[in-house]
Amino acid sequence: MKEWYDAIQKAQSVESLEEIRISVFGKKGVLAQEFAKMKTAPNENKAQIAKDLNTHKSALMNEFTAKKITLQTIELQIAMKAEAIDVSLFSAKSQSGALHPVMETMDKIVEYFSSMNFSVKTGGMVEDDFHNFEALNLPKYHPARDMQDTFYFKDEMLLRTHTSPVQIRTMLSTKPPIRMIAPGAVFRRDYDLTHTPMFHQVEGLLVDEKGKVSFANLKFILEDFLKYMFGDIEVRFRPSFFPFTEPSAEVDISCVFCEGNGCRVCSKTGWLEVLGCGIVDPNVFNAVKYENVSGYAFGLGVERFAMLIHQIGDLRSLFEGDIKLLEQFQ
Ligand code: 2U9
Repeated sequence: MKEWYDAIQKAQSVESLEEIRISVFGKKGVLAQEFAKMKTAPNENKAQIAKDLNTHKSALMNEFTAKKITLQTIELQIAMKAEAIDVSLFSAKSQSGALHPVMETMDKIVEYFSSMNFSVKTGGMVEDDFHNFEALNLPKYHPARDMQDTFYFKDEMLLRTHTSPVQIRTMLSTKPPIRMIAPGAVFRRDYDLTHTPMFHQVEGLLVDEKGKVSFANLKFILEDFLKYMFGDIEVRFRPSFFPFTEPSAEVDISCVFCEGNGCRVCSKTGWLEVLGCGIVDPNVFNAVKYENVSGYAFGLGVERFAMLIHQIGDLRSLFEGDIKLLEQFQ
């Protein structure tokens, strides 16, 4: 029997240990053979032989179980070492996408106005004459309706030229007060160095009881917004004209390229125009049947903001999908 204790001790693998188990404990194994020999042994010796064999059987089983655990542990450690992942190894560079700079800028604008409790509303890009023009104090024969400027379908349908129809539809479907922005794509028949036929706007509208909304409110929020977008810049308001606001203003920031000293980008003026705004014209409120209200509105072009923030020289590069340019905004 000693040789079998030695065999168990010397086993090198779980597999060879299993072969030993079969040789010792199997149906035709040594223990079975030893028990079989008992039949021919003298009767008076049988009890002692059986006792000795059973002692060996349980001792061998203990040896076997202990050895199996040892070998399994060793084999597991070897396997784990072999399959371990070296997290410090360099892998092939994987490509990751990124937000287009125009969308990133739009998100930042939306983030600011959301934090100021403005809700975000969107609408369709195909509009009708009433929601895009008429309700915005742009009557028939107004120059902005010119075939030269607008993409028309038949039956007075068109591609919206600004996001303002979203504000008109919001006013038609909800009661004041209103505090909203309308981000989205707009379309104009224009294509040159500084214009593309599709671009993105964010427009804002605030409406409350008559007398509650002032130009000072508008000036405060736009100054705060522009500092959030561009950092430490100067802001100035210039009188202007829009059909849908009265009074109206255009808003400039000190040039982000030359810090106001005058350069090619700001045409040596030190200022860059970034926004239009004003107090909502009463004709607009009449068109949506709002009474005893006052409000302010503003509008901006998102591509222009993205270009100024990222110092991009050519508007058209934002529309080319050029990986070399887009990679820089990861
Ligand atoms: C309603 C009432 C008033 C939105 C406004 C501007 C001034 C403006 C331009 C900025 C650059 C268009 O993208 S751009 O070319 N927009 O200057 N937009 S006030 O006024 C509204 C809108 C809706 C009901």
